[in-house]
Amino acid sequence: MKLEQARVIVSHSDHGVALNDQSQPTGLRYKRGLMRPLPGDLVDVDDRGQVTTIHPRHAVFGRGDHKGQFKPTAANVDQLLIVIAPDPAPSLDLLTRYLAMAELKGIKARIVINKADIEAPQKPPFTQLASLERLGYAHHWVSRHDPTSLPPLMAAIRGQISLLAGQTGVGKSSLLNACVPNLDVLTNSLSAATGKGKHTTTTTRLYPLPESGFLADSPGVWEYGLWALDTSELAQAFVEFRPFLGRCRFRDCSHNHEPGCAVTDAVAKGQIEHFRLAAWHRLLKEQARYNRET
Ligand SMILES: Nc1nc2c(ncn2[C@@H]2O[C@H](COP(=O)(O)OP(=O)(O)O)[C@@H](O)[C@H]2O)c(=O)[nH]1
Ligand SMILES: [Mg+2]
Ligand SMILES: [Zn+2]
Repeated sequence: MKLEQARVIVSHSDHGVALNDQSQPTGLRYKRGLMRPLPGDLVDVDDRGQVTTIHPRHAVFGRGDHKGQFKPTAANVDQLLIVIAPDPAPSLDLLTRYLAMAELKGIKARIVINKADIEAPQKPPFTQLASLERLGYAHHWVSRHDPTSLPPLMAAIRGQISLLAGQTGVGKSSLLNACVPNLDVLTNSLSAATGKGKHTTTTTRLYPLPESGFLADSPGVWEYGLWALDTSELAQAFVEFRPFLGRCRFRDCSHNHEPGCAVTDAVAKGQIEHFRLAAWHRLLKEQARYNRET
């Protein structure tokens, strides 16, 4: 039987759609018992559209459910595009959670400040962008009213699987439209292939970029939650803490008021910024919510 390799772009419980090497959409069916592929998965498909193999994943994007369990939503995501805007006002915690998720799952993160045509207030997170850049989180100012703002972002996402994340209203759908040519045509053909209405925004979909790579829109989120993590696991999410971890006097140090804490020492010496320690404490506090229920 002839097998073909294809990239899953949308996936439901027992069927989905993938693009083959020639970028042709193929309908997929999942054999019972075989793990359901995620958007972003590379799969082998037989000539009847049955998925026979899911190739190993290098990264998985997902979120915590209300019980604090990790729920995967997309595979092989290379980078997260965290979209913020002057309006609606950004949530610092949401930004911190997305950055943490990216670190924990080995996904690169970029910050996209949309609606650059509106003046951003001189307050966090806008005043922290340079600090975040030093930590490895590059940022891009974009606006649909400034066509020259898009090409640098397009260059940064070419050839990769990128996922748009951010609050409702920041302009994720507008960005997707600007980056993906013929988005409407594509959306219609996908709906025809899956038999779902075109306004289903509850599942993550991958859209092919003009040259190579994919851009995914995630369903609108009001809240994005992490999942249950040990204190030491969560600390790994703060990339600049890593050199100091394991050097505190207490093994289960929460990097708060404990004596001999290497992390708070580093903050005092200016090696770690205060706002990141504050972010750490807020995320750690949130974890109590999960620990109570498990
Ligand atoms: N001023 C301005 N408004 C924008 C820009 N991009 C999107 N918007 C507006 O922001 C609102 C939300 O956009 P949408 O793409 O639906 O956001 P989403 O909820 O993140 O998908 C809409 O009213 C858009 O017209 C921009 O670059 N500048
Ligand atoms: Mg949207
Ligand atoms: Zn400590």
